[in-house]
Amino acid sequence: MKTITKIALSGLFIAAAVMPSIGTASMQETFRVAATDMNKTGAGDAASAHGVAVKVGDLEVSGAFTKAMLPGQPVGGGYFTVRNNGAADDRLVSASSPIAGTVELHEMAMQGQVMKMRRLDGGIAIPAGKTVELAPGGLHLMFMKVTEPFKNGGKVPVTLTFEKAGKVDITLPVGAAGPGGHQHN
Ligand SMILES: [Cu+2]
Repeated sequence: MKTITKIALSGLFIAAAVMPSIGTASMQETFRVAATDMNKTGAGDAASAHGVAVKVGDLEVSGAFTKAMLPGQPVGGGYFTVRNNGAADDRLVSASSPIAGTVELHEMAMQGQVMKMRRLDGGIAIPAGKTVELAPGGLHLMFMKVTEPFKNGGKVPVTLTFEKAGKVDITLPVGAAGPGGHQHN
């Protein structure tokens, strides 16, 4: 999982597909990854800009961040880590932000040199005793209909809703744009 994330982090996503109309039931986007960039290391020092840990019920949300949006980039990705310290499984069911019309839960995975992304309508499982990481190239929040592009040094407020733990507000510090960011055009 960690290795896949690192590899995908370094991938330069070239928007190869026009984003299908937002709201289609099984949205599938296809992205070509520049193979030449695959072996460079990604933004490993982004941790310094990460937000503080927030607790809600048995869950602990930490390491939240997003990236500045490039000119013309219509959507942004959101990332954080959830630790479930409880004995019961939980699930991230939805997310919202006052500065985005829609926030979806997404998953990316490499298929050869093609990055496939899909919306997770069933949410993201947070199993008991486990840590789930939303990171570039893998699970992520996707901010759509953003009112103003995310700028480096800014903050993006997000409300996460978990099935059992309920709602929690977190803040995603905005880091520099770079490889691994969402360039879904
Ligand atoms: Cu996405």
